[in-house]
Amino acid sequence: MTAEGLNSQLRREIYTDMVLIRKFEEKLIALAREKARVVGMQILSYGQEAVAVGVVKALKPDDVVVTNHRSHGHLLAKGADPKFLMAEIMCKATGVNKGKAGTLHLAVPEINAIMTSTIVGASPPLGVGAAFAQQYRNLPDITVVFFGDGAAAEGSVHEAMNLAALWKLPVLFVCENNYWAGAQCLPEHSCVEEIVRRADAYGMPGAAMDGNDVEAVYKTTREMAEHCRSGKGPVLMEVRTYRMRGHGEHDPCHYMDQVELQQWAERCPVKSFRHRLMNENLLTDKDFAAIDAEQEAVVEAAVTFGDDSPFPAAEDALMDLWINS
Ligand SMILES: Cc1ncc(C[n+]2csc(CCOP(=O)(O)OP(=O)(O)O)c2C)c(N)n1
Ligand SMILES: [Mg+2]
Repeated sequence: MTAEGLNSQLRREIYTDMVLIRKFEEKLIALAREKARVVGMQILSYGQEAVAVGVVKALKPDDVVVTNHRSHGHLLAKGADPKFLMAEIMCKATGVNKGKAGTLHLAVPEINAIMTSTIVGASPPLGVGAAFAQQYRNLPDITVVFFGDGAAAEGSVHEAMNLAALWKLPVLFVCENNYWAGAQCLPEHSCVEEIVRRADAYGMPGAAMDGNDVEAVYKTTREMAEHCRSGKGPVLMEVRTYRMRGHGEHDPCHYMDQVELQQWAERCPVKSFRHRLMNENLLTDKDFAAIDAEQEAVVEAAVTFGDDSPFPAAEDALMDLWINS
């Protein structure tokens, strides 16, 4: 498959970004087991790297991303510096939000990743607001909103989609369907398992694809982003994948079927893309080893940076607050 622009250089970059996200989160799995090393829940996108990288790589730098609680992959793919991201996850003063957001409220406005909302179903209305601003200012940019299959059942998501379609706002709604919403699986929280079918009800195009195939995600996103950018209004993409760990690292996930997990592990997006690149002779074993070592060093440097950084000073606690009086 060669979508427009999906050349060897870009494919290598896509693979490298997926490895970075995988290694970054593998490190967080280890840190979460060490008392007080990282603060708060660690909610990971392990196994969902193809969604983050496939979508974000198909965007332009000025496009806005609004994300949810499972945001590390989205932010790294958008270009967040792993050092400052890791420091924030460790709640250090050098973090992207000066240590006041932690893992669940990350925002990196410099790269147009304006918000991580942990309120399930809140990212779509926030994204509609950002897209309204883009339309109002006649900007050529679009807004991409990530939300989960569980979030798709929230009333706020319905309102956001209806308004976006009505006002023809440049929003790409990306439902990252990982089959789980906390401890509930998809058939337990929705009668209609193909979330993309809802697009028709809002009067917008919809597209569903294999979320473990990074090139399929990239290719569809390119097409759909073009639709949004050309003033034709929003699109709903349903990217089908699987949550490979518990809801967060605190979750022993006794409720998950081990056979099903194993089947999805065999469809690991990083491994399958690696096989494809190897079969097409684009990268060799030596290249893969170099990429692994390079990204491991990036993650190690990020952890050292976080470890060496101070916590925010008590006297700064009330700085950077917005007060509506
Ligand atoms: C309004 C609201 N309700 C409930 C929660 C608790 N909660 C956090 S994540 C989550 C599951 C969300 O599932 P999904 O949208 O599929 O995202 P995923 O975790 O699978 O990425 C729930 C119920 C919350 N944060 N906000
Ligand atoms: Mg889910």
